[in-house]
Amino acid sequence: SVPPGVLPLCHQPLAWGRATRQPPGPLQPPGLPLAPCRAFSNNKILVELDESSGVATMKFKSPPVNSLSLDFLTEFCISLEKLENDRACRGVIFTSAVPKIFSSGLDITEMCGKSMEHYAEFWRAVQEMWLRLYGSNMVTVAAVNGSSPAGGCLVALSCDYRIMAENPKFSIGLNEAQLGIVAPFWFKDTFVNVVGHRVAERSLQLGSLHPAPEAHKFGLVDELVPEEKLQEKAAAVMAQWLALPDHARQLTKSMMRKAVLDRLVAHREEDIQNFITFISKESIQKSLRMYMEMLKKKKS
Ligand code: CO8
Repeated sequence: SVPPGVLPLCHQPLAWGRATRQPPGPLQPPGLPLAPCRAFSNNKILVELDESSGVATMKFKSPPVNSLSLDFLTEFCISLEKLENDRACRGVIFTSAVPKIFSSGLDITEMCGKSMEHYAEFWRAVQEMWLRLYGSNMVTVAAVNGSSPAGGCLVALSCDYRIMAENPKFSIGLNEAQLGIVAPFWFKDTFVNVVGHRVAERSLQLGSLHPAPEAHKFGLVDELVPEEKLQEKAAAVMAQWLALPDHARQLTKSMMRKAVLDRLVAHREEDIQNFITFISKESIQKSLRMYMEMLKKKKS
């Protein structure tokens, strides 16, 4: 049985497997032990853990746009929990295997024309993803290698550090207002904690999607680097954060984030009810349908 408030793990359990390693090449002198690396993958996420550095990379691989569907969120939570419980893992880098897109945010089809039960299950999964990520004991770095609207931005905002590819075509922000919906209080809290009240207030009301250079200017992302240097930079930043003792860093992180996390935990059921009431309004359903239409038209 699953304790209340925890996502049921309805998918097949993920088993760690030794990643296949290449035999020693010219740069790997014979006789030296190979760096241990373990990997697991389900449908939408690939996780690789380098045991020598204690760093895992979680790659989103759910084309076309890495939308955060119920299945994606469930896999995300299972993978993160698995890493959290693995003593060999101290940090996670989040990135995308889909070109030009980090994540397009919550899967809008999960919020359109579905039952109340479905909305409740979906929203609980969104909450769970944020509670686990924002409250993670591990060092978390987002290597944002593409556009990252709404829920995609929330994933990045919930990490300890954000590095983005410097391509001005990639944008990031909480654009909910553009869809005729309102970012929940814990999206807002996370945003305020990164960029401050004034910037968050303006950006949220306008539903702004900020091109990477602009996002960097006001601290929504910490660093910009050329796309080909992104993974290397993420690894360097991670090494810097992992140079500190875990215990002191974890307690400090918890001190900074606890109040915001506790607020959702205390109002979790109410937040689910609010979401169901809001999302099932005909006017909101109409806005979402029109938005999906607009996405399709833009394509043709
Ligand atoms: N959900 C579901 N499907 C999506 C989503 C999404 N978030 N985003 C894109 N798609 C679909 C498109 O409809 C399209 O489908 P199809 O191929 O069937 O026509 C396909 O993915 C590819 O999309 P594009 O052709 O637009 O791909 P591009 O590479 O040109 O652009 C973008 C990629 C930039 C990601 C673009 O698709 C985009 O802007 N998407 C919308 C992003 C967005 O606004 N997301 C917000 C989601 S809401 C959210 O995350 C928080 C909600 C909080 C709820 C609060 C309620 C109370």
